[in-house]
Amino acid sequence: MAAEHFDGLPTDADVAFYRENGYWLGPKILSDDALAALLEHQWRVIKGKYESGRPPTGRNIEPDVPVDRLVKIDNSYWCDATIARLAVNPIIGAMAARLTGAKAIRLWHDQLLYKPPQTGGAGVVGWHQDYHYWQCAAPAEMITAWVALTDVDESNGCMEVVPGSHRWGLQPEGDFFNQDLEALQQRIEATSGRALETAPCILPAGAVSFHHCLTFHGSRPNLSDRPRRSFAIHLMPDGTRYRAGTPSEAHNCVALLSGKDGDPFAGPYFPVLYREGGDGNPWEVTA
Ligand SMILES: O=C(O)CCC(=O)C(=O)O
Repeated sequence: MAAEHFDGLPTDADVAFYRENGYWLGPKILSDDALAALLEHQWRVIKGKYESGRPPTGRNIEPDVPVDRLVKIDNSYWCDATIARLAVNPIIGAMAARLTGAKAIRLWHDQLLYKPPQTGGAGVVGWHQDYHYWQCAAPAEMITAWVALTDVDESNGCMEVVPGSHRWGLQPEGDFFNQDLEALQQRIEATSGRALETAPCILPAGAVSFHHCLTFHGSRPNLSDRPRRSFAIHLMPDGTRYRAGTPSEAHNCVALLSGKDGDPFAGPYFPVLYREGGDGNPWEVTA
């Protein structure tokens, strides 16, 4: 099936909602079989079983220690073909193209996220704007597809977004790793002069939400007995370029490009998920 023919692509009203609010809750895109495989392969990577023989670019927890906090693994798709198929899923690409208005969408990088049950503060994601970490790329029109592998709601610490905050510009405060959500909120409100009012991204397993790279978001603890499992697929319009000398010079994608100021983030490390009128990418559409 060509991605254009998937019947859950965002409608004009959905695109208008995304442009106004900086996020959109999409439909289920994964079959139960695809979900089961992703759950299994996600766990393998968490436990350090890299079927490709290639490690991810970064992980915050070693494979052989108890999973007692939020697990965050960058470029997990390097390790595993099942995860790679999700990371370059053309339906996700077609959805992102519609939302952003881009003619083609490339992968920036992925992030495996696993929030264990009953993790309290160790399972929190501090309020932040992704572009805070991505200033090495321009324009700031990048978008994240957040794919739920389990049902997610407030009880297991679903992601929360601040509607409309993508129109505030890049703010000085925000920190993915800060676990004191209240103190962080106060600082963001003081420097932005705006109230940080969040909306929960409640999704069934297999569904996907999207958020703009300037939308404030984060998540509270998982207080349930169920893990919260997901992949964030960070995407960019084709033509997104390297901006040298920014505070995010150390981002791992800069080293992958090895380019000079103004070079496009393109080539095999930044695969195309979707191109308007194109043949798509080589991966079969599984939804
Ligand atoms: O999963 C979360 O709670 C936050 C994820 C996130 O920061 C992102 O997808 O950009």
